[in-house]
Amino acid sequence: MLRYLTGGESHGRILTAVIDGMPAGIGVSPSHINRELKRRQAGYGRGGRQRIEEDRVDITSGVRFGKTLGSPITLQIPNLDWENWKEKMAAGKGSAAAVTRPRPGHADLAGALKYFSRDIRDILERSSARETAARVAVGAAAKRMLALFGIRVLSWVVGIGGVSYRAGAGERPEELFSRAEGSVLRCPGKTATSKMKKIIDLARNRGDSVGGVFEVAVTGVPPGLGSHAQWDRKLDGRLAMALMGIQAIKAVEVGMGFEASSTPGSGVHDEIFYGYSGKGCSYWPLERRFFRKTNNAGGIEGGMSNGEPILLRAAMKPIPTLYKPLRSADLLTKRPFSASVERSDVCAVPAASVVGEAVVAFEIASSFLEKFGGDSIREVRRNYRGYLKQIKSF
Ligand code: EPS
Repeated sequence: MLRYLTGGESHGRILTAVIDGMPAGIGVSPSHINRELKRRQAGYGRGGRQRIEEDRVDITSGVRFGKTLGSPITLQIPNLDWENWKEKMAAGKGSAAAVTRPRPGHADLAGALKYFSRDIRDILERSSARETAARVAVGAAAKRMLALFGIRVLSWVVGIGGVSYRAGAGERPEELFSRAEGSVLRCPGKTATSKMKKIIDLARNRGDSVGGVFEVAVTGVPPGLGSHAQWDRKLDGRLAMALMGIQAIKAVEVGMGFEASSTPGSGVHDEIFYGYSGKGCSYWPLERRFFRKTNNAGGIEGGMSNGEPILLRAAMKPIPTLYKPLRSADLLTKRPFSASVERSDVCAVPAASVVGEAVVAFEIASSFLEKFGGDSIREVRRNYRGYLKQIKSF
């Protein structure tokens, strides 16, 4: 079983992730992980904090001479801002004025009530999206494993603050991804990118924030990950949970998603063909196979991957820390106040899209190992080849 946990507060000393169950023999180095961490830090619309942080991982267990050992992998990312927060975030003696003004849209109020804390900092430090740096580090390791099997996880932004980008018919995930990598907003369209930038500028000037939508695609996935046999083994359910677990994500779609509910069945379901798909596929390269000409299912039917690319979409709400005051009530005095903040992002959708890749990569790696798992990558490869042979002879 592949699993991970993260620990760490936004202004604490360090973020930590422990991955357990990664097979031995996978090439993982700090430079692989740092490249992903840098991608997460980019994006037009971030606030002052990203000028302080320069995320770099320290691998403190589970990797030797550049290869995983099969033992728990510990990844640590120091918070450079910690220097300014030592007193306020000390594990031992320290001091800080209590935060008593809950921000609408944040975990502040629900967390304070639940954990019986009269200092909202006890909650906000952990609910902060800073934690996603640790998840990106975990996803980077998962991507290294998936790459050995020709599986890629790619993302791009399709909406910010109401401006949408619609890909042309038949555009491949790889093309959209490579254009997104060259955009400050991870959006494949140039015109949409500049419109989105304007929306962000407008929001910043108004002291407001904007959300958006990103897509994640997984290519090279064999049929048969996940299972129809039990609710918690369904791949779409697991991927949806992984994406919903990212801070500020309010909705997830698979393939055609909500649109499928208002389209007749004949326009939704992807007809099945057999022959040369011409599209190529890691598990059955350019040979005869079952394939689809459309992919409204987003590569998942009955909770199982069907051999087509997995297509997911996630919606992020606007960041709740606003310069423009929203009404709230003080935890101690119970009196109304209008909150204003000192520092915040205006838009973090491009970063969320990189985080989306990471959590999806982890979930795909996890379901891959459930099916083909072994203690070493050699054993996993052997199991995978055996399955491919079986599918080929079907
Ligand atoms: C965040 C608030 C901001 C963001 C932070 C997430 O931090 P600060 O309060 O220090 O200005 O910059 O995101 C990151 C630090 C990051 O690396 O993504 C929040 O409240 O969620």
